[in-house]
Amino acid sequence: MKDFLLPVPSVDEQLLGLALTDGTAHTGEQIVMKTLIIIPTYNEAENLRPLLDAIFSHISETDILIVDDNSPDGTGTLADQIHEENPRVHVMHRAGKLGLGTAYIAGFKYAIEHHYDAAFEMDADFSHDPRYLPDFLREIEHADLVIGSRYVQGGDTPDWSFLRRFISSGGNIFARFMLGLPIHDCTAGFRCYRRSVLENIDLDTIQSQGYAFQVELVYRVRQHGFKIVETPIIFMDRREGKSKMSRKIFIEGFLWVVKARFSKQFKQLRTSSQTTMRQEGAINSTSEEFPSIANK
Ligand SMILES: Nc1nc2c(ncn2[C@@H]2O[C@H](COP(=O)(O)OP(=O)(O)OP(=O)(O)O)[C@@H](O)[C@H]2O)c(=O)[nH]1
Ligand SMILES: [Mg+2]
Repeated sequence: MKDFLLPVPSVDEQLLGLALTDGTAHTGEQIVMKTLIIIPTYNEAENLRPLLDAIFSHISETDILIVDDNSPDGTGTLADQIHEENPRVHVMHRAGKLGLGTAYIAGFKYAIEHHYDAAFEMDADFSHDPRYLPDFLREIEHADLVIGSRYVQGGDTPDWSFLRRFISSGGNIFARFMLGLPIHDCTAGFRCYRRSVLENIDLDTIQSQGYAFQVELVYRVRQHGFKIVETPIIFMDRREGKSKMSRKIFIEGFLWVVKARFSKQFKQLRTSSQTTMRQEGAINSTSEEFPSIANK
């Protein structure tokens, strides 16, 4: 019905020309969704240029923001050079290694200030394959947050050892059940948020980093009742360079989930969401409240 009302878009517009769900589509006007892909970098000089080329080969009409923490390998200087060649690539320089969480928060604030309709989280190391970007754009048309999930049908981590798979999927099952999140991959870092979500989740009070940062964001998005959808991705190991993940970040994630589960706020949320679910029970099932591809 919506497609019938809209003018026939070009191929790029088909990818990016997503009607916003505020009813404006019915005026017959084509609304193009303005997207920003936020890429935090620390020593990613070898990956940066090939990654940006790959992104633009899949969605040419997007902007990109590189948030570089004064990488010793010159990633920031390279990003500036790329900006000179392509004004769609923006660069934010920070004084030193301030962490992934704060890099994303700075990027989200930039997305809000510059009125992007949707903002992506994406790693620079090719673990997040740009070929999935069109899938995210399709899903965000009817969701507030799209998560690239390794743990739904069609998702996978083929490069990982049994132990790493066990730790990651176990951590996700733990977070899912402790926090009652109907999401299969809460620690995933390949995501697309609508701006309205970013404006509502109080970015200034987020302090966690690493895995905890990703879980906290999903948790907050759910607290506000936004619609979350998972789309399958095959997650590959980084192409070049070194991982910045540490055991400390893993432990921080685990402790954050335990702390959140036993917080006063969690108990209040639990009671109010149970009441809401009971009220909605006549029309919606619980799984439909936060649908994922796996549940479809
Ligand atoms: N700006 C900024 N970027 C960072 C920082 N730490 C990591 N990154 C970037 O965040 C992304 C993810 O970091 P990785 O080291 O690949 O960590 P990971 O993907 O969670 O873990 P692996 O699976 O081991 O690769 C990459 O693009 C990094 O360059 C940081 O302190 N500041
Ligand atoms: Mg990585």
